[in-house]
Amino acid sequence: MLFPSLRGVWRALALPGIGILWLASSAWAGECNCAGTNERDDSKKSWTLNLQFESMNMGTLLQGSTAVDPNQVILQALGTPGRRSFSVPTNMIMQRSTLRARYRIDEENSVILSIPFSVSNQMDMRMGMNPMPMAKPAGMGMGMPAMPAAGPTFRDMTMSPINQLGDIVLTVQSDLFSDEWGNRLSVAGGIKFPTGDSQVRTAQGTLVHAMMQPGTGSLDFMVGLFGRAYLGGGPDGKTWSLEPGLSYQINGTNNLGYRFGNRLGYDIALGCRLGESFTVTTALNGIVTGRDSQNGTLDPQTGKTAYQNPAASLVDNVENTGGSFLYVAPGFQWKLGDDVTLRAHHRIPLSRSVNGTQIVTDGWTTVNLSVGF
Ligand SMILES: [Cu+2]
Repeated sequence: MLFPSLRGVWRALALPGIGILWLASSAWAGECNCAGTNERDDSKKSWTLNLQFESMNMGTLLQGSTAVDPNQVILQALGTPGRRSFSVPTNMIMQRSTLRARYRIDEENSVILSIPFSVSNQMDMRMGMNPMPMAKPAGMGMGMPAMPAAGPTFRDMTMSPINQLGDIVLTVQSDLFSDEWGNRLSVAGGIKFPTGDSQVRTAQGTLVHAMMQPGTGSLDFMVGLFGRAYLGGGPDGKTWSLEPGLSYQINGTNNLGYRFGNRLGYDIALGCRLGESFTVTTALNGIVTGRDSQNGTLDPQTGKTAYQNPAASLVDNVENTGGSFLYVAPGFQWKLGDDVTLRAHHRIPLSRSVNGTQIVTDGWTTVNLSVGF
């Protein structure tokens, strides 16, 4: 225990609610390209198994922080001379199921293995095409009547969905401080391994968008600080609780030269316990991601810069990555037994701002069941 008398200090820090925030639960590509290092289980048992399901629905296209119509984005892009076609995402669903196993080494330290055994990404896209330049029919002179000027045509399509293992994360978590009332402050450090495929290809042999790949293909590192403070209320002083968290993920470059932007997560959750075992929660979740980069590495199979096709696809362009997002997340926590807890929350965007033009999350649901034994 590093700070045996920290309770007062911790409370003084936590009460004004300025706190740093609780580590975002696991998430993935884009604003979501992160791995969960958060482990809030109370169980004092040696082993905790945790099953989590997340679903993100993305349907809004933002230019900066302004919603734009996909057709408008396409027409704008097709206005550039020489462009044949341009496609933008119109809808995307990203789902992930993760099994986490935590082993408690001792009172203060645990090791967590996080296995996203099913990463499922699907995307609908719209493609706009400029009319083909008319070849001059043979034998006709300049006197030919002008063809009516045809505008671009649009076509909707659905990409083949991806459903695969994602990147496994190994995390070590240590309590800097904890007391008998359950207040605590913990640090975590984790390594994300490139176990997920980062080179899924379409039937035509081109790489699927970086944001849709089940893995990043890189070794990524993360650190986090998070805690819980009981603020009082009720006979045991545990009616109100505050859970702040702060996390940072540093991403490596994969062997096709692509690097996802680093990711900062900051959160704070307020809990109000109703009765013995049910807690209503409201959280603010902030995410700031840096722009992705591509060092110019060519995809050996196509000879083109890996994951990039800025002239024809909105998503395949590092200029359209990175941004900042703030969500409010109503939820609950329900203790079904001594060592069994069900948690759920739904994130609703409060503010979103992106680099370039991007499809963003409109709703993000998380359900989580943990069992200690
Ligand atoms: Cu696509």
